[in-house]
Amino acid sequence: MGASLSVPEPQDISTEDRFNVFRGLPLSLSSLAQFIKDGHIKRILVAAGAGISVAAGIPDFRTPGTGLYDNLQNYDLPTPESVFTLDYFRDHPQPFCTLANELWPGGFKPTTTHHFLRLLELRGVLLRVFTQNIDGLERLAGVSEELLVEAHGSFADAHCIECAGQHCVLDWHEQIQAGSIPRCGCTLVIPPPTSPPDEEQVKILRQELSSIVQQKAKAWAVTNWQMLTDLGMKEVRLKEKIAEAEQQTAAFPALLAEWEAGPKDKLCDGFIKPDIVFFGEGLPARFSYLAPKDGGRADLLIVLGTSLSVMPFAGLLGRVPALCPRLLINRQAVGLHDQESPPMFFGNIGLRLTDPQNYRDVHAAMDCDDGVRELCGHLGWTEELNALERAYQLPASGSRPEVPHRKRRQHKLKAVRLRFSHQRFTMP
Ligand code: CNA
Repeated sequence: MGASLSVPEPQDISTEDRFNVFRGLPLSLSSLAQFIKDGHIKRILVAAGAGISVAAGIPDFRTPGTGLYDNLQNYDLPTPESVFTLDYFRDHPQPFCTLANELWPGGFKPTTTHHFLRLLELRGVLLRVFTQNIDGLERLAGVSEELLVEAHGSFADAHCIECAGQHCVLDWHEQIQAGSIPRCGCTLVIPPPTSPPDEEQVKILRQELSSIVQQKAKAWAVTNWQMLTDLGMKEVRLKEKIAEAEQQTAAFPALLAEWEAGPKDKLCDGFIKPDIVFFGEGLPARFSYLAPKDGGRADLLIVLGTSLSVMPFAGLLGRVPALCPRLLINRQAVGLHDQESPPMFFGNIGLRLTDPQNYRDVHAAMDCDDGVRELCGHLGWTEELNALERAYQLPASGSRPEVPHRKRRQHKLKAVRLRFSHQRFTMP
């Protein structure tokens, strides 16, 4: 039940089980704090979004007026999402590079909420932080790497969008700052064209085709329509295969000659981007692996500063067991079970904040920092939270805090083998 993206409706859960989630206490921050204090809640799963970094000075996406989407006019984008879209980036890399430079980690301090995440870890109750943010502030606040899932990627590494060659993200940043758009210097091996099927293979295909003609004659004789249909389809496929083989055989000598006369490798020259997940790209394997695993073990889900409008991240709501309480600390109510799309329809995994049948969901409709402060107040952790905040200081001006990244190293021109394709290797 816990790892499922479908949870039972409240009426399908016994009254006693539902009652036991809050043990008759009000659905509130103070009750949740009580359960953490008495050890009833030991494993807290956090799902965080851009709202937790707003107090650090990093705008979120969707807050009207201040969100990045409302402030992207300078880039003249067809849609705000285009800036994080691979096809658009391929033709217009500048908007993303400018934005990435603005969001580059190190220029911002973690917020109270980031320190709270670290405090959960220090208190031994943090199961995992799943964050959509790319600002690296969870790491800077000291949340251990193994307790962190950067679901939408990070600036820790960079790759070419064409050949997937790895590049030093610090070099990428330096070039962006110098006003150029970094391109991939990998050398791609151009393999010879694939040999066409040999004569023996084509002969076998032709024999199969002529045997079909005979089988069809027999099927006609007994008017077996099913057999005639099947044979007809097989005949079409075989004819196509033979035609393709003949075409490949005819074209091969010219292709081979062209390859022999031409260069055997080429500069990739694709654009490089930090490992920020774009729309349409898969999330890191760590997310897919840990979301169901952690979801099934969580005693409490805390959702912080997110509009829950990006899937599959928003699906974390449905990863925790049906009897696991869920706390949303966000300015607005989001992820509701009865909300109409857009942005999406949550159905039975959605939060039931206004549903009279709600037995487990709590909304602290406030800023994240205020919400976590209030929770810490109930927990008696205020002093520890303050101490973490005090202890965090930006280094003296001129140097920024170290952001974890893959070590800068000599990136040799790497030969990458690609499948031969004329279109792909046509130089622009
Ligand atoms: P979003 O869609 O902009 O939603 C943010 C939510 O947080 C909204 O519901 C706001 O009302 C709410 N909010 C804003 N400020 C606060 C605050 N101080 N306290 C409480 N709630 C607040 O952003 P999502 O994270 O939901 O969208 C996912 C995108 C945003 C991911 O792909 C991120 O990569 C991307 N993003 C990341 C950053 C960052 O790394 N800091 C910044 C902007 C966008």
